[in-house]
Amino acid sequence: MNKPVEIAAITGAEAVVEMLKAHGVEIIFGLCGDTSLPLYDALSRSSLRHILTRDERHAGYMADGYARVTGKVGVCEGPSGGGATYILPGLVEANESSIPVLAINTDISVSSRGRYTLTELDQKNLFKPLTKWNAVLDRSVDIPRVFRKAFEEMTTGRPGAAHIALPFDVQNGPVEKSEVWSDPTFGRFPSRRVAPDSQYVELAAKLLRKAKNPLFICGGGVVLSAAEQELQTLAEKLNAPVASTISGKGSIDERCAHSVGVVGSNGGTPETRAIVDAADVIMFVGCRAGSVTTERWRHPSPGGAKIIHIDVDPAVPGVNYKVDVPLIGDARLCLSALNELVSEKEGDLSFVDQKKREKFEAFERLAASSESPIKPERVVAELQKVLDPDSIVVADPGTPCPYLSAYYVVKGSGRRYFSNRAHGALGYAAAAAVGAHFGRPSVKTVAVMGDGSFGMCAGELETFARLKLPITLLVISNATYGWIKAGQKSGYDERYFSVDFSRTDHARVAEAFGVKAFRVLDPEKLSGVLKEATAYGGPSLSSASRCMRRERRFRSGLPDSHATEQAQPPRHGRPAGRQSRADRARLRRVGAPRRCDEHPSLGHQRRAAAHDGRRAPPDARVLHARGIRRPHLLRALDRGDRAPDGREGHRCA
Ligand SMILES: Cc1ncc(C[n+]2csc(CCOP(=O)(O)OP(=O)(O)O)c2C)c(N)n1
Ligand SMILES: [Mg+2]
Repeated sequence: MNKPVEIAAITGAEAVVEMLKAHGVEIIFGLCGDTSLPLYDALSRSSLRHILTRDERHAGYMADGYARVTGKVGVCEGPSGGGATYILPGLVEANESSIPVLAINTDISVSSRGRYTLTELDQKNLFKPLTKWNAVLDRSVDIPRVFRKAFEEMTTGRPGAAHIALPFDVQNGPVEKSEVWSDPTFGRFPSRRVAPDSQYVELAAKLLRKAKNPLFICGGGVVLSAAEQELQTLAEKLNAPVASTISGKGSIDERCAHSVGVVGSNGGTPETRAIVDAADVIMFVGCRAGSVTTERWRHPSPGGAKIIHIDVDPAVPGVNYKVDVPLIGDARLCLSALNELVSEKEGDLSFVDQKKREKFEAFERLAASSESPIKPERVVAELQKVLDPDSIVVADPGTPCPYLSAYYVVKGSGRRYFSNRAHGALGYAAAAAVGAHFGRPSVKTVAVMGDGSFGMCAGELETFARLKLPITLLVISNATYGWIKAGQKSGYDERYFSVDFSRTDHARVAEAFGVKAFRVLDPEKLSGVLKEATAYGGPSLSSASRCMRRERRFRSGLPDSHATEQAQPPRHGRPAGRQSRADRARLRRVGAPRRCDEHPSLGHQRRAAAHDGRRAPPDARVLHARGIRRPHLLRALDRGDRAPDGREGHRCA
């Protein structure tokens, strides 16, 4: 009699756990749900550490922070429906920032599809455009193959995020044990390094040898590829200055003579811009030359310096600048290939040195100020003093990112400072700091946020307290979405509209969650408070208040072009909201009609003209098609003259 064939099978959920372990995963961040019950049961019996979060968005950010500091894939999970839509922001940021994060969302059973099942959602199409790779499983037997593919996709070429939807019945289905295997090298990035074409290396080396004032602008690719040593060697050989983007901070020790610091519109200063403008050959390294780094593609000016562009993604070079030499490959391999061909060369760093001194002299003056409200420069300077070089600082958008990027000096290379620069969503830093802490538990991690960001991450304070995380949170409090308010100040004549919110006592909120809290209003007390907070063994929060005339304090020390990375609001644009009190008073004094009477909308003008039987101005689409912008037209209409491009305006009265 034949013996029955015994198939050593495990459940789909167990296979998922085994596949994660097989790729070197040790920790997973997530939040439970009905569709996740089999997965949670398998996790409970495994050696994987699960960090329960209070929001799937934060689970995504934690996985992202973890991946950034470890070089390993970060993993997060959540349930179907809301769990999938809430995890999405974390995944999108990671993907656009080239950070390998795997999100697993459990899902309704395959057999329940299309039957108005609670939480049913087309996860395939939801995640497809926003991840590097995604899949919805239909059969448990596919689990090992799909997970192998996800890890390979995340860590090869340009790293990115992946998403897998795991239906309830797939978690309970069988998987043959022998199918559970992996290539563990796909658990780290870059898992496969691509070498550049030697012909292009030769051309790049030739250009660098001839350059009088070469400059390297490093993006996140240098740190992702762990190319810091090769970069340093090349910079020293050529005596070339090395600038970075915000994500590229850590490419080089910012104390060294070659380091320029951050350039661009969210951390660059007039001095760093001058260094960019002085270069005759610019080499972008692992950098997309996007709007922030290049101040909307003005610095470097197109057609000015010769451009060498190193990137692992062949689609990147040539998008924003005419590139003289594209070098496609892993940053470390490209730089070491250049090192082979370039020999020691004389170079003059005195201009860089002078500009850096000017930048920091201006900073130090403001940082030394004892004025209240506390100046952001003072916050940066005090934080710099209390943290040791190994610490990790995570900055949220708003005030923290530009000020820290500009003036917080990264001492040493590698990931010690980061921010979410792909989408810049508020409320990233606290959760990303949790991931960073689990990735590098032996160093101090600090998250710096505005009060707008605090509002978007406050629920996660419970996680900090429950896990007793020795992370310091610093909230810069001004009761406003200050960065946007500053845009209204500089671009809309202080017509502030819907940017202020009421003051929150962040310290008391933190205390209610069980987090040790400090409140500091006096600049002289900031240093002591930061020392105490960062030395504390558990979670701590310091709320530094900037309370008076806050709108005047923004962007001091930063040029106007720092205002936003989006187009600056046109100065003559249609008013965005209420007139400022001063404007209103001025208008009252001169007996002017209300603004809306003075500048009726185009629609209003068209309706009024039709009513009065007059010739109506063309509608906005026609004007746009002719290249006439609405504000221009309005002024032309007011004056009855020509539009700025010479086309005739229409009188409306
Ligand atoms: C999720 C999200 N919504 C809106 C924005 C647009 N935004 C950029 S900066 C900013 C204001 C930040 O306010 P806050 O965190 O209080 O920092 P502050 O500028 O006051 O220092 C806003 C609303 C954003 N970046 N993210
Ligand atoms: Mg604020």
